[in-house]
Amino acid sequence: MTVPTRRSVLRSLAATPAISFIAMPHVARAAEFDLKYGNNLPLSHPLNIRAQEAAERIAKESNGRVEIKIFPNNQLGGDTDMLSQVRNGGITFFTPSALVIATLVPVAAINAVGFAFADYDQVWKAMDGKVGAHVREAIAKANLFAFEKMWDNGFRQMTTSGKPIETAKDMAGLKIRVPVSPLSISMFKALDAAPASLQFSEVYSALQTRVVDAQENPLPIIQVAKLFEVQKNCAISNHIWDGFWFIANGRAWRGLPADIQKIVGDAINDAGVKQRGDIKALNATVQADLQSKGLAFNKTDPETFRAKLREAGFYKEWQERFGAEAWGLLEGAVGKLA
Ligand code: X2X
Repeated sequence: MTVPTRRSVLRSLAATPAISFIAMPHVARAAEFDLKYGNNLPLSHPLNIRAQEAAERIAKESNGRVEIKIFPNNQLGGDTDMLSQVRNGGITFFTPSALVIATLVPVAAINAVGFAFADYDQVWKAMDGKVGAHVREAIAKANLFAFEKMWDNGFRQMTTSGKPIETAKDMAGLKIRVPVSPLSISMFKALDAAPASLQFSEVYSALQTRVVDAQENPLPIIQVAKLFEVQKNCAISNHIWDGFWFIANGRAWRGLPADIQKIVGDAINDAGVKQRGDIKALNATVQADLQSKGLAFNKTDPETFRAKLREAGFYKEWQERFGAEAWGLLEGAVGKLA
């Protein structure tokens, strides 16, 4: 018997009509549930790494019945586009920041109240507890499903292309980009800055062309989006803790059988908790990495910013806008704010 050589195998394959491959039993069959997930972050961010792991786990545990195709880095459009796509069922999943989903579910911005959280212990006590449950109920009323565990974006810091931000006085007239978020606009106007709402996909070029002179984001975002290339200074302000809600189109979610919902829910929640750990680990090294890339850092005194926000009535305004119940849950987790 002659042993087939690579050449002879390729020759025989070339002669084989394509149709036979489709009939061959080992060709993977189409998934029963073909789901799409869009997000606004580069592939290298821990959110995409953990989401990919979750998709692989779900495919395996569902014996191929569920396939989740991931569209990272604004491939499907900006946050506003993906929010409308998940609402109309064009995509199944999306991970909007709380700031962004708040354009549809206002109370979702409650975790972004300026300087509310002192540390991650307070963040997770609130978001894995009553504050998070309250927000998830509000998201459900918008016919969306929010998974239990929020994913971490991080404590937001302020960067500038000009002089560093040392105190609240340095905010006067500062052209700063913020996400498409009413609370962000309100907060930076209360600090006397000149905030401009832009989709994340537009931030790098807006900084590069000096349409804006500043932006604010957690350090891991500044790193993966290479914003250090177009910014000079970073003020450690921790002015907002921001997280991503992993959400699903409500009708699509309810249309999944219970066993599939369990597989998907467990995998996504577990991935979210692991992603929090990734951000925590990253936070231990990211500042040194950004400094090595030329970004200069300075500390700030949060009290100067808090005092300015109080004086401008920011806390009182948002206490009224969120309502007594939500505000009470937040203060129950972090103490008196207004
Ligand atoms: O747009 C931003 O600044 C980002 C990436 O942090 C959010 O998704 C809110």
